[in-house]
Amino acid sequence: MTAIRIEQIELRHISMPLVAPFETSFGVEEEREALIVALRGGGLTGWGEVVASHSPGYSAETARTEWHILHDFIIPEVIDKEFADVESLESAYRSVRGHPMAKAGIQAALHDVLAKAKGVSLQKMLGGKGKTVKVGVSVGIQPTTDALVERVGKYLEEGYRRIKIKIKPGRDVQDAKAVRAAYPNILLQVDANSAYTLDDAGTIKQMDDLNLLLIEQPLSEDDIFDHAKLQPQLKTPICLDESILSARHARWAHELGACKIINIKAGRVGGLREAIRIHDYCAEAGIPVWCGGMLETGIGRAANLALASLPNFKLPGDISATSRYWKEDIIEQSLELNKDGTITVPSGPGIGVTVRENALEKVTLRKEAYRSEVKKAIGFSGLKKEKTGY
Ligand code: OSB
Ligand code: MG
Repeated sequence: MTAIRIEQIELRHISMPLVAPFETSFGVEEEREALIVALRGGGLTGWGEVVASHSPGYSAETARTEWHILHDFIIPEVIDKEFADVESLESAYRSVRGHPMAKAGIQAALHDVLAKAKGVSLQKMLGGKGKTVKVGVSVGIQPTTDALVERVGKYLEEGYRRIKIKIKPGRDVQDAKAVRAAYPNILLQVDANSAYTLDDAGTIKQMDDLNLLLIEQPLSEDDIFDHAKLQPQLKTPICLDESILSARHARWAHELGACKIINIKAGRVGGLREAIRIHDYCAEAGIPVWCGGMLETGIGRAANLALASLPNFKLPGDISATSRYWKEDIIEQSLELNKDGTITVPSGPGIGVTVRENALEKVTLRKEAYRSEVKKAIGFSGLKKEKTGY
């Protein structure tokens, strides 16, 4: 059994300019903030991404809240300890409630380092198969409906085979109808990011005849119950994103009839391990799943590709090519769209991509290193801190 002692953790808060602003029902992002975790042990480095952003619009978490939770609660529980598997890591921070994004970032870094120590790809470690995964593109709300139709056309020309458009009250039926009229045969779905209530069922029903693959998270993020009232009113499958934080939630949603499809994001559910538990539950229950995205850097997208290669990821994932997000990514490899609308799963050890440490340094707002060897000498949380930034 390969075990890794966590000798050092480096935490970075980064901000990277997106190629274009990304607008959803909860706000606009021009710069993508995130945390990057580098976990060092046994002469190896594992990388993980914490997908919380600048604001608590998607979930309650932000990059800064997750920094606080990692710095004050999670890192002190795991530094200088030996881990042979991610389940032991989950046990080490069991006393920390919530904050799945912080947990997922550190867990991803441990997954990467354990896979590297074993000399296997993350894909193999997670139980994924196949050289490529089917992907689509998530299109933000555009200034006008015409601009949206044009934007979708460009992505189709680039080779994307599945389009998701973001909707919000006032920019829903009209946008969805226009895209469907312009491209009658494409795989199309919409994502409301919790912008509606049951009172809006009438509006949502107006999109029921557009042959959409699914309607993603129409109602509140904490509301599996009302989704169970909405789903029977629609032919189109509801897909839950924000509402599913664990395999237990997946079971509740299934037993209540709140959705027919689930979007899995490791960040939202506390890590790749819980993501796989949801995947396995859904496979058993006959619920197709797909891999969601959080505008990840190459570090997070490489891990998403590995996850999305598990067998019950039946629908195309929100994992687009590097050029859809960044002028300059922080990994060497460019993740390109293949002609058949797929992206190739990295096959090297661990996440299978190389971090460009110079590029990472350039986008870093704040960094801190945590080491174990000088624990006693320092006396603050038992950790030595090297600090730059705000
Ligand atoms: O709801 O799926 C979402 C991005 C940020 C926050 C929430 C969501 C999204 C996306 C982007 O839709 C998907 C991607 O990473 O390409
Ligand atoms: Mg979503």
